[in-house]
Amino acid sequence: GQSRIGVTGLAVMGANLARNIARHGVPVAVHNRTTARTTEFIEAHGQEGTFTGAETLEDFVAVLEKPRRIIVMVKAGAPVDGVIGELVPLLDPGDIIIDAGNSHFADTKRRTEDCARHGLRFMGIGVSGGEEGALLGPSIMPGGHPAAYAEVEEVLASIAAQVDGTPCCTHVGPDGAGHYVKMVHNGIEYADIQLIAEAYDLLTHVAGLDAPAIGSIFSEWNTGDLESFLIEITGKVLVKTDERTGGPLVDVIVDQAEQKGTGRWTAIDALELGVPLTAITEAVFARTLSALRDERGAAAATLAGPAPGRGEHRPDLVDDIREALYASKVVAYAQGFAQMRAASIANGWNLDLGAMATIWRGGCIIRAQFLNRIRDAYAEHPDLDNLLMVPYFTEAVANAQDAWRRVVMMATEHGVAIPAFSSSLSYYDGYRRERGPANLIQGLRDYFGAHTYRRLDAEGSFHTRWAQDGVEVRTDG
Ligand code: NBP
Repeated sequence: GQSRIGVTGLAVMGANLARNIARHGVPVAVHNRTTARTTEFIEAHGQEGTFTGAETLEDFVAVLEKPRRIIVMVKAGAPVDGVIGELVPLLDPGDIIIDAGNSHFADTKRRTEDCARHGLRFMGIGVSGGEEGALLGPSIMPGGHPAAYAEVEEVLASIAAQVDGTPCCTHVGPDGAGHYVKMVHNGIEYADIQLIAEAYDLLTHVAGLDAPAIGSIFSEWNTGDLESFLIEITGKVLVKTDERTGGPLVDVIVDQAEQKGTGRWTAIDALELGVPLTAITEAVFARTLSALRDERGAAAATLAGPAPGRGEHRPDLVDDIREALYASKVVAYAQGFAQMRAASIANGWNLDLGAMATIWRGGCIIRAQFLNRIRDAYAEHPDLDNLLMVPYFTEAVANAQDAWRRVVMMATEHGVAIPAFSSSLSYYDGYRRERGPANLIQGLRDYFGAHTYRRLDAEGSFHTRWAQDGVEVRTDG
């Protein structure tokens, strides 16, 4: 074998990863189920590096150095199992299969165990940055056995984005850990995007600004605390003129958001783990509500409430909205990191959360200056429960909260839906309450289901015979 690594699956992501690897001087074998794609790839990019195109999987594995390192970049789900099933009989013990697609972490865990039964080493790696990232430098979140990672570390670190000389690639943890972290990354991306959309809605319908004006505001915001890839491209999308109408392109795009599932998986796992992940989950629900376009059309004509119009011109609101966006973003990240911490404990992954913030600084969709602050927070407090408790974030939210509350009130008065802004504020207010109203929930549960409650002033579990003699009894011995 003469190729150091192989890539099977030459759609946009696989092709760009293969090109990225080859450009770093590594000989790459390439393969695709449909041979025409391999032929086209070699024709278009063959001269960019040392490629060996293989028509069959047999030929593909034959040209690989041992232990073989095979990146599988096919559609997530059944195709991944299909490709693994075809590879297993062709490989030797110690060979490494690397699934670099957006697989669910539970599938990765199962595949790791299945491959181990055949003496094969399986890795699940998260790759973020879209097409361009895959080609020019993605953020890479590798999960799997450390010994397997050691065999691919050099290649992965070299093709990853680099920030201040540090590659955006680090071993995340065993089995499904890499795909888990990639999933939460995508969930945070959903929240970030939803918060941006809510800010845009308020700037349009309450502050009375048009798309190009809002685009300029986002570009200005990109020079401060909010500096990030998503804020930057928001500025670009909003100022784009439509060739057909001559107006802003964004004004003629249908308001129905699609999704591929990683946000939903993040929210589902939050429910399983018992982590209050409100911002990401609201972002998923906001997309599903946006999809109900026909129902919304009917409801708009039927249901009462202020109709968000083009507000009067209120540039004084712009700063408040920026502060509300920033505070909500802090909450969204605090929740996402709290979820990774809970998953790390539940799965025994021993995740280094500061390292996750570090590898998200470049290459990926949520790349931002802000992540340096999160890295610093975990460097000082590795066992931090919640990012809000670090002085930097405590103060940032303290400074923003008056504006944040004004924005939530204003949106409510104007009938503008802001699920992520308002649920983040509710989370903040709930989290900082020493005593909330769940005492009543427990009272009700005990009334209708004898579910018992604990008392502030005595040890043990108690039940009151609410509807009988009203007497309280201790239920634990
Ligand atoms: P797609 O997800 O569109 O998958 C197309 C590839 O899967 C083609 O190579 C296709 O081969 C192959 N394939 C399928 Br479909 N079924 C197969 C089977 N049963 N056996 C073998 N090969 C099969 O490609 P993509 O957009 O490049 O994404 C690849 C992975 O990367 C996905 O998991 C995706 O979620 C993830 N990802 C994508 C992005 C992005 O920006 N697009 C970003 C980050 C991660 P064929 O040519 O023979 O049909």
